[in-house]
Amino acid sequence: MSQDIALVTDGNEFIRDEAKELAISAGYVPKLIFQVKRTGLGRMGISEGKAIELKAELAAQNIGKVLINGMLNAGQMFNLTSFLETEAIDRQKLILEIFAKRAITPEAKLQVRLAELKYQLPRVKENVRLSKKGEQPAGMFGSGRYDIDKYVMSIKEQINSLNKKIKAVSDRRSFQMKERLKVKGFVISLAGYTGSGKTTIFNRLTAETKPVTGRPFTTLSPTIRRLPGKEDIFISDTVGFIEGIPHYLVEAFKSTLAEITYADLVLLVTDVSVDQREFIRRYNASMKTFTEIGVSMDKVLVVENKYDISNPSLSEERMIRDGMARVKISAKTGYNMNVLMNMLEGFAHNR
Ligand SMILES: Nc1nc2c(ncn2[C@@H]2O[C@H](COP(=O)(O)OP(=O)(O)O)[C@@H](O)[C@H]2O)c(=O)[nH]1
Ligand SMILES: [Mg+2]
Repeated sequence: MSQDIALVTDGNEFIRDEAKELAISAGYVPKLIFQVKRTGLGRMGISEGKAIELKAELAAQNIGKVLINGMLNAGQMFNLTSFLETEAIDRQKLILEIFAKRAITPEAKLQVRLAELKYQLPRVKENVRLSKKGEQPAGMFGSGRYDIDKYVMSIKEQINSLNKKIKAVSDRRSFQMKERLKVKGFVISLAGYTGSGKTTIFNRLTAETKPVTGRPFTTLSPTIRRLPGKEDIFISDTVGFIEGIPHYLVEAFKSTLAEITYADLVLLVTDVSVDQREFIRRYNASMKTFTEIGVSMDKVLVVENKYDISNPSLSEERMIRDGMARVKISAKTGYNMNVLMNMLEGFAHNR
């Protein structure tokens, strides 16, 4: 099911790790991490020298797909894939794939489709421009300019019609997530930044348990499981917050994340290995997002994860005195996981 990819990334360790987590969320296995100085420049979006090196690595390791952790324009994408003779996607396409995998509600699915079209439109237009200048064959559109213009028109029409449909579904949001998921019981959702440790916590809490079976369920969401020994408590790993998400993707993100509004308890997983300023910035951004999608604060439990590598600059007074319930854990070492588990059971029984 998972496909090997080569992850081409610029920047530091943090950027690289985040890209790795994102690739994994989308179902890829980053088999090769290929570091470059910059992405997005030149005719291929990476330097000629690097492209040659990459092509050799792809062949040597038998990797059939490339992920560029940056943004390439249509021309660069065309030049790069032609040169590598390998399919390539950029970061925004990757994010779209993650949302498409996670979108459950009709509204989220429409929002993701809309974002996909908005991603496509400027790229198609750029292809038109380049082919008119004769810089690039219009191959993908077949017989020429008339077809291309029709294609652009059709994307615009689809965008209009999706906008209308989205308005209609969000006007009647009577939709019940639990019904859709066929879950009867207490549902806990994990939310937080990519890399904060959601999946590690999910795996630890559900160790030994298999994904919940039953066809409609499994196909809808592979990331929801029963807690071991607890017939009626479910936990779900949700789409993570992503840094620097382009404006046109925000609605798709929010409506995909909105599945947590149907949860009985939301665990906000925070990473205490970052410094004070970064911690507070992410914390406030998370709370803002919760407010925007309609998660009420009384069902949020703040999980301070990575306590084993807690940043010394992060003082105890970081605790913004907002009265939120909190627990310190390390999903890696297992520290306080039993305390967390007891808290979850407590919440479930006092619901
Ligand atoms: N040191 C330490 N690392 C952790 C802890 N929890 C998760 N990690 C690491 O943080 C990275 C991201 O974790 P992951 O669960 O994939 O994050 P997600 O993107 O929120 O699902 C992985 O390399 C984990 O091994 C922890 O408590 N301590
Ligand atoms: Mg994860």
